Amino acid sequence: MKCCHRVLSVAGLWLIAAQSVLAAPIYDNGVVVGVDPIAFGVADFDASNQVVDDFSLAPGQTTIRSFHWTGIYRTSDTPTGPEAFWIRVFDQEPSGEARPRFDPIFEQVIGTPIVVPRTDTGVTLSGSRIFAFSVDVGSPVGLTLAANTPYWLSITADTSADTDDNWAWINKGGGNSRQRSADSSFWFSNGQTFDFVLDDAFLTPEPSSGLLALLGLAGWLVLPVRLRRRNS
Ligand SMILES: [Ca+2]
Ligand SMILES: [Ca+2]
Repeated sequence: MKCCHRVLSVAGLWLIAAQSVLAAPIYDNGVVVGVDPIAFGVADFDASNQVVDDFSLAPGQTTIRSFHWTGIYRTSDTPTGPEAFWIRVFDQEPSGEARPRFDPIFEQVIGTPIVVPRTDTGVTLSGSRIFAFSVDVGSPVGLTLAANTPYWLSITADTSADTDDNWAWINKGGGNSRQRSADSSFWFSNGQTFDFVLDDAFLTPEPSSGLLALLGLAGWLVLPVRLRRRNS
């Protein structure tokens, strides 16, 4: 029994460590669904519209491992999914108005066969359910950017297969977001703040690193027992 209690406590410690890592956003764009007055911005290749909003990371918190955001399907709210999402990070034009460059410095396309988890938040907007989306990025190492540097995040769906809905990203009024109609088009002012959170933890800990942590803790806990036995 002593042995089993020890194993359970080690597993418990590892779970606590994993949960504390998961709750570590390194950037929050400050939109709270269910609290803030919100609206939406269509971000869908099927509707020829992309939107983008800026962020900056603090020193020591520059590796993004998961993205979290919210959106709706309108106007029928009957998503066929899993649709593909294009997650793109742009750096900023060096001069003039603050806006992203034309081409992203990072792009991750997510969709079939990788399903983006879609969770109903219980809040509706214009008759559509607001869904929360989360996905790992840059596995297994994540996406490392420079600190204190302006970047722009764009999340665009492609609901071409869904003829009565287009996907829209949740936002709140006021801000410096931008929009464009196509990859080759100019980013012009959109003036909103889009809902996203950047986290430095993967949604699920990497199995290898989890196992290593477990073995390390097990060794740390077992060692004193062995020493005690040897000395007795
Ligand atoms: Ca902004
Ligand atoms: Ca569509």
